[in-house]
Amino acid sequence: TISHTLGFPRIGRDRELKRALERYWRAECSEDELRETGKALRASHWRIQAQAGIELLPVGDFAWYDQVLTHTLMVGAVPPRFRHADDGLGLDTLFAMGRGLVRTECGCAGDGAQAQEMTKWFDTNYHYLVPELEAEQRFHLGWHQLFEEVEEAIALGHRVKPVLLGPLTYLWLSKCGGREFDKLALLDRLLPVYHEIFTRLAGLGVDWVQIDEPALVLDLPDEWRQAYRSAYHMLRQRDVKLLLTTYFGPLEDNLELAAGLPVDGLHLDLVRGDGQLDQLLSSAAFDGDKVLSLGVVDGRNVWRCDLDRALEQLARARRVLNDRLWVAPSCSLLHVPVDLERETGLDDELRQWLAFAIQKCAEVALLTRAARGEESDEVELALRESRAVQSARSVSRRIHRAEVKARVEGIRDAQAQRSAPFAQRIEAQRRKLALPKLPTTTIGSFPQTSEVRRTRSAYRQGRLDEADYLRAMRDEIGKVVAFQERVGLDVLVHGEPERNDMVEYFAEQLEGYLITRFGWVQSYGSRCVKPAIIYGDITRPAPMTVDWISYAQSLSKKPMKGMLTGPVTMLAWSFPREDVCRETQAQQLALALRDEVCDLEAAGIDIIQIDEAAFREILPLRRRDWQHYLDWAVKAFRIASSGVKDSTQIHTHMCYSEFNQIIEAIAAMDADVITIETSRSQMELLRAFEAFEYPNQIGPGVYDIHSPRVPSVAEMVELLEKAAVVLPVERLWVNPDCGLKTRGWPETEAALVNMVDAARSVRRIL
Ligand code: THG
Ligand code: ZN
Repeated sequence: TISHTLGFPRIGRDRELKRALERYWRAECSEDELRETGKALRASHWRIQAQAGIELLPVGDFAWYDQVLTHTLMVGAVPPRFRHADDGLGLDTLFAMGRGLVRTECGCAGDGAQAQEMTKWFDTNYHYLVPELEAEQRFHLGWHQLFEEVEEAIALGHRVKPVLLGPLTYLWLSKCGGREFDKLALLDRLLPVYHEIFTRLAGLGVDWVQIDEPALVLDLPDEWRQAYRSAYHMLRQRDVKLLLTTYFGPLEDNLELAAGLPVDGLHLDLVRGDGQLDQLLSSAAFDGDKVLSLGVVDGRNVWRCDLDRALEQLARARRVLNDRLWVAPSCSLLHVPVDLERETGLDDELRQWLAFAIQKCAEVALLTRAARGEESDEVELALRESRAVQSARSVSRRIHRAEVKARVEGIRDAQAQRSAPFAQRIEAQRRKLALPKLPTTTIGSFPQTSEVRRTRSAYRQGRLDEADYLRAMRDEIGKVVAFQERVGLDVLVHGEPERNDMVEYFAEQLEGYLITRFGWVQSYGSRCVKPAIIYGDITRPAPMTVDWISYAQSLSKKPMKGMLTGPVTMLAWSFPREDVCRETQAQQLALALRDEVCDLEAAGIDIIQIDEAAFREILPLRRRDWQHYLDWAVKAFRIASSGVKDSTQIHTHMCYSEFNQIIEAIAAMDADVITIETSRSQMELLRAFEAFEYPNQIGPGVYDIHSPRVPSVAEMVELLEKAAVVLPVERLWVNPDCGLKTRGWPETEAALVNMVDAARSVRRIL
């Protein structure tokens, strides 16, 4: 029985990798300096894990930008636009694929090929770069980072287990450029590269290789299941042992398949799929000398492990497997912050409930010793402490608020329903708002200048007093409102200068939420998020946005849109509780937001936007679970939005445009107006509305805010005309496709002037 991890966060305790990357991209450090930072981080991460008691250490979990991107380079699948005749592949190739930019001496962004598309890694908040393959795709061993890092770790005296993305999951996650073709047809060409990698690793003295196949927890077509059998059969002849890892869910209908693959070990996520342990132990396909690795410590949430519960699972397995049992976190620790010790400001009660990556390694190590039957004082003490924490927590007053539970239980259907149907509401809204046809608006945020950021951080650090802070923010709001009046927008926003992050801002003001100072988790590339932690029943002690929005409204006669983050997105971008279901947490959040919505209305705000940027993101991995999720997610939104009068207009906004499959649920949210990110594929989005008649108003983004390019009036006119073919003009809005906070002022101004022009000229034509 040995302890191992599937991967460790690479960003660094103090986000050292982020800082080094961004310095390098700004041409403020050399490639050698960047490489030194990476090397030091790897060494530190191996040492930390080893010291915590992890016996078999992952190598290959480090990536300069993204582990899927590294894999694309390793198998030689670099798209032609990133290949240059004269020079070989280097770090700059990798960064160009990730960022679409070329590094220039002056540090500014040069021209370059368009970056690879980014999308979410299963149902986590991590984003990977989608491999682009062609029907004629050839593969070859094209990148040697893994071997170098294996040598590096061995030289440091570690026992290592290289980590490799499996061939089927790699193909599953990739897209086929241009023509539709069967990605599986590429498998036979891809497998020889794996053979070559295994041979090289064996040559370095590697014994075990971890091969990640999380696609096995998805609904797989039969051809793919068959391909798993044939691929792993072909990979049979090799000089290393394979540990096939699955995570993020139970294997379910793929369990027998996975159990029977000709590999030397299998890893199961028991946090997400406790039931599959007994199923596997009784499976005849899981034969006599395979190793079973059990993910008993949650790799994607921040709660301290219930050691008794984990130990019970391990004991069940050990009765059948004896020493062929390994102990691990459920998945890579990439998805949790690095070190709880860093959080010196937390109060002691809450701290005891938590474990970040380093603490999780210690939990795995301890469970391994306990599973082996060790009865030392240290093990006994840890078990006793775990029990004490679990039982104290389960009755803590910090968590349980009777009035919140009662309110959730008392939710009646009528509270999740506007008092009149849309057709009637929209008439009341028309009378009240008197907006022109094709009204123009923005999604909510305006450019966050470095001055605004500096002001906020000075206030947080106590270097600026409250009165000065208020004055500075009000100044900024005043500028943003005046700007919108000048440009001629119809529905204004306050611009959100007071907000750092759209979840953290609200989490800070709600009870039941905990904010960390250093709990950063990589989101994509060098970008990180600091998810808030839901630890208890949620309440809203005081209004959160009313003062800011009312101030903004006092500056203009035009309608000011109040901006809130919706319950589903609050939940999706936080670390949730595990002691109550997500549905209940969403309902608690929805009730808190409902109160805010009503307070805004009472303060004279007639348009309120409740953003659900992440609504599509947390759709369950298995189709069978979709409807249940959509039911509670839609209901949570409706609870938040239904406390208002008919004449108050509710907006929502969603990012990412793969809506086709859930368009009916989006209609069921019954927002009066929805604005949608369409940046990359306006036409695809409109197609969804051809197939399904969306009943309410809609603002398909008319330009992509993710690029600094200023769209011309003509192109936006064209898009609006196309949209007007599919959607009735009286239900169309005109807006950018997402918030503007990442943009600069000059391009924002130019783009919005053109957008208002475009709306006006289409109004004239129609
Ligand atoms: N907020 C939260 N979660 C999110 C997003 C968000 N998850 C999904 C999506 N948006 C991820 N997108 C981004 C975009 C930008 C950044 C992070 C995730 C980003 N982060 C800063 C950085 O790393 O430099 C954070 C620094 C800071 O705020 O001080 O730019 O919007 N909760
Ligand atoms: Zn968006």
